[in-house]
Amino acid sequence: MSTSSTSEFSEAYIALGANLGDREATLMKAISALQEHPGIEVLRGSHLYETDPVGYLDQPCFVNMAVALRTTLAPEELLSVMLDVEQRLGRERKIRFGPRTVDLDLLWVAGREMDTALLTLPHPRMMERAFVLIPLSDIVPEGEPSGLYENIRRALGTIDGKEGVRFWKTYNWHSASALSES
Ligand code: PH2
Ligand code: MG
Ligand code: MG
Repeated sequence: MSTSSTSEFSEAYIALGANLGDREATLMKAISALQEHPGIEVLRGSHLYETDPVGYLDQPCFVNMAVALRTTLAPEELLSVMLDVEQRLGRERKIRFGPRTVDLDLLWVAGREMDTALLTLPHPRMMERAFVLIPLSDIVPEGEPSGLYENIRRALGTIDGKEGVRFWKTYNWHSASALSES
């Protein structure tokens, strides 16, 4: 997606998680697949964290991360692209909160609050989950106008489970277009 385009775009944050197979490789494929979509540009990626399972405990540790993107897609269209990426990477839906090859959750879209059968924004549980907030705090800028950064800091001060989120690997996203803009 070119910045000289006149089409409207919005910024969005996505949480990614994987706990089956080659977790890192699958997360990288998911980010590439998002970037390859003509209506999506991945702007920033968090580091990778290894995290104890939450909710359904009898499953392997996850690798979790988050990405910031901008998109010309409406939130429902972005969600459907995300579900398509999950499916192409071999996601099967068996146990709620259970093991998954890859999970992409739409957390937040700038200026959008909604609650439909398909999608709730912001994600209703994002502020309760350390495996979401710790990676997210890598990539949300301090001056984000809606106060998202401060809300994340505040939530991180009170929630449990932070010790279950361990820094695993550094990650630096360089999108092709971000490079060509500089
Ligand atoms: N996702 C879940 C349920 N539990 N636990 C961790 N650590 N990381 C996840 O991404 C995760 C989870 C449901 O999507
Ligand atoms: Mg999830
Ligand atoms: Mg999901």
